[in-house]
Amino acid sequence: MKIENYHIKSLNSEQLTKHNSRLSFVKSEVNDAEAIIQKLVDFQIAIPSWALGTGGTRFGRFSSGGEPRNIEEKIEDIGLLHRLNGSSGAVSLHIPWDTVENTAGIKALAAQHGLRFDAMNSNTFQDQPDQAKSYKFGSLQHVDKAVRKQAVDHNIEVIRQGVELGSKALTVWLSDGSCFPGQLNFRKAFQNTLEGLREIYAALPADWKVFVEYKAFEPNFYSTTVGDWGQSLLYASKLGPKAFTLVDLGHHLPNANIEQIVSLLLMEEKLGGFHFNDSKYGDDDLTAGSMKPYQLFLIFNELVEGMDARGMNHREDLGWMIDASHNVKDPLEDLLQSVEAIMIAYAQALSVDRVALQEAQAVNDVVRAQEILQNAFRTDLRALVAEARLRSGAALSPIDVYRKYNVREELIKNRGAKTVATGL
Ligand code: PSV
Ligand code: MN
Repeated sequence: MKIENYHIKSLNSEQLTKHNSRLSFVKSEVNDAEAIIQKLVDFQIAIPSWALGTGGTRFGRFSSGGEPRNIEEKIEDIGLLHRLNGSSGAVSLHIPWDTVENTAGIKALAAQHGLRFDAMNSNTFQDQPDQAKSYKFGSLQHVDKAVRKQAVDHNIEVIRQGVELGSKALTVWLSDGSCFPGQLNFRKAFQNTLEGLREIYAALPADWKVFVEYKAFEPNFYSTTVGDWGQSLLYASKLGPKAFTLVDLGHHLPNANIEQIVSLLLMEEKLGGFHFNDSKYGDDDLTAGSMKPYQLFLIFNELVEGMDARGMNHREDLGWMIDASHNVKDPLEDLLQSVEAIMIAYAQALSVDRVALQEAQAVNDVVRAQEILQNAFRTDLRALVAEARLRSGAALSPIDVYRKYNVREELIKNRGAKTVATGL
C-alpha cells in the first residue's frame, strides 16, 4: 500500500485549524518551543524488522493478516511508517531472520523510502535447520569450544552483512544462562563469553560499535550470563572503547530504577543504545508508554540531562530502537503508537526547566524538584510532536491516515490473510 503525499495533505488540511489552536496554547506554556520542535524533527527511531508481524506467545500466535513475507515487504512497511510519522527513518535487522541476498537492491529500496540501516542483531538463541551445533545449553558460554566458535562465526557474518548495508553497530543479545542451580560454573561461563565477545570485537570495523544487551531472565530461569547492567558494563569495559551497554526497558527485574541506570551508564560513557517497549510483569513486549509513561519520561529526562552534560548529539550518538511485538494489535498501528509515546517523552524531557531543577536540588527543595518534573510531564505537548511531523511532510495524525486509507485491508488484499512474518 502506497500512501501518497496527497493522502497525507488532505487529512492534514482537515485537522489543521484544531492543531494550530492546540499548538499556540502549548507555545504559551513552554519555553523555546521552536528549539524543541527542531529536535523532534531531527530525532529518528529505528524500527525492528521483527515487529512488523503480530507477536506470539508459547500458547499461540494470531496474525493480523497482510504481514510482510520478505525483507522487501518489511522495508516497504517501515517506509510507510516513516512516511506517516517522519520519525521512523531507520531499520534494525535480525540475522538470519532477515538475511539479505540482493544487497544492492535492498539498499536501493531502503534509500527510496528514506531509510538507513541501524544496528544489526545476531541470533544465537535459536537453532537454525542447517546448523551443525545446538545452542540448547548456550552459545558463547558453552562448555564446547566448537559451539562457541560457531556463535562467534555467526556474529562475524552478521557484521559482514551489516557492513554491506551501511550499518555501524552490532547488538549481541545472548540467551545464555542456566535453568537450575549447579548446571553452570558462573565464572567459566563468564570467561567463555568474554573470550567470544573479544573475538567478535576484534572483527569490528574501526567505525563500528558493539552493544551488549542484558536481560534478567527468560529463556533461562535461574541465571543469565549477561543478566543485568552491571554484567553488561563489565563485559563492555573489558572489551574496550567500541563496546557499550544496551538497555532494553523490558529486561529488568520489577521496579528497577532504569532512569538511574541510564544516568550512570551515560556518565561512564558506556550507554550505547535502547530497545523501547513497556511492560507490566516482565519482557511483555507492550507498546512503549502504554503502562508507565511517567517512567519513560523520567528515563528521557536523564538521557537529555546526561547527553547535554557531555555535549552529545541526541540523534546520532545513541542507538534508538523499538523492540516490541505483542499479540493483539495491528503491528503497524502499534509501532506508530510506540514512536508517538517516545517522541512525547523526549519532548517532555526537553521542556524540563533544568536551571530551576538544579537550584531546587542544591537547596534540597524536594517539593519544588518534584513540581518541576511533574509540570513537564503533565503539560500536554502532543501538539509539538504533531507540528514536528507536519514540518517533516508527515501526518498530523498518522493513525487517522492509516485507517482512513484502509492500509491493513490493502495489505491483506495484496499479501494474503495468512502471511506470517519472520521473528518470534
Ligand atoms: C530478547 O528478549 C530481545 O530483547 C533481544 O533484543 C532480541 O534480539 C529480541 O528480543 C528478539 O525479539
Ligand atoms: Mn531487545
